Amino acid sequence: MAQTLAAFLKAQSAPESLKGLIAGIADGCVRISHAVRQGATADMLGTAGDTNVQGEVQKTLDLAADDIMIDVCRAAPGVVAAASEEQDGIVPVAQAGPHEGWLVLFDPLDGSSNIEVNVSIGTIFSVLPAPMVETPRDPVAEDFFQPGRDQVAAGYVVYGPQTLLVFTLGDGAFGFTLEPVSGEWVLTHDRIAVPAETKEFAINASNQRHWHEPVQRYIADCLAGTTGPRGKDFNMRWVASMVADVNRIMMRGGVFMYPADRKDPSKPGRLRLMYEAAPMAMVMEQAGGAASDGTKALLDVVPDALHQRVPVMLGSKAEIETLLTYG
Ligand code: AFP
Repeated sequence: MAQTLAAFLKAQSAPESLKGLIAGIADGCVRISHAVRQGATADMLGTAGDTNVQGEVQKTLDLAADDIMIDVCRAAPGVVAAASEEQDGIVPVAQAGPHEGWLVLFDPLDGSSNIEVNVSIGTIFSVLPAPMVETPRDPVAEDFFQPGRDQVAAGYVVYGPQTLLVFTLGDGAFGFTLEPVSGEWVLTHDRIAVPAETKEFAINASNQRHWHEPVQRYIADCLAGTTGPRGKDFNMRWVASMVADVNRIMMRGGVFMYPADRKDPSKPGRLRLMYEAAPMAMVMEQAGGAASDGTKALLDVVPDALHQRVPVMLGSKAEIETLLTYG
């Protein structure tokens, strides 16, 4: 009998309130999965008409998923505040005080541009410790400005051919598949290990003319295959859903890159640090992979804004090390 998520969490030594939060997030993602799979049979497609703080048009499903995740945070034990790609500021839930508490960050629906074309999308979440303060006070955005190394949990759910939850509590990365009949999350990927070597890279090649020189050379050498310095042929994938691309790498290795480029020098990359890059970096490192912003480990980047962007290079450890030698 495969282990359920409930049984797995019961066996973990993490704080009970944190385990309850993870269980709540998993339940919330079942609700999001049901909304995603309704597609055009319900009024779940299309746009909601507003734009978020990123300047992106919000899809109906973006807002439905955001509402669900905020409900989860309000109901889960120990949550002090939440932050979302879809919310300009933090969402206070309780006061910080002289007790353990959690700050939850999420991209409720990553890959929104894939919704209407039925390509895998996902939810990404990160959990940071809330400040322990003698005198209870309301949470503030600055409480969230902790490096990814301080996360106590991180993970994602990919709504693909299977609905798969992958997360870590800091002692390995584990995958649970949603069993469609029982509705149970079942352990299907025990202590995931990302192969150190790979022949597969993921990057949006349409940005090639904007890349800085080291990325140009790295990709050119991959494309040269057996005729170039790498001495092996590479394959390329780009789903345009970070969750789907990262999950592929968790399952079979590879490199995912959304580097800084000259397209918009004001943006140091497209992806957001706190609720995309940092949680994925924690999961990747826990599975033996690596994650860098091009100069340092992504988990060591100290944020100073909720929605700040960061260059992302993550995946198979040996390949990331090779990539970083290009400068
Ligand atoms: P959307 O949520 O707007 O579709 O963006 C998805 C994403 O943040 C990330 O999931 C993808 O890896 C990346 O953007 C895709 O970016 P491009 O559209 O430039 O390929």
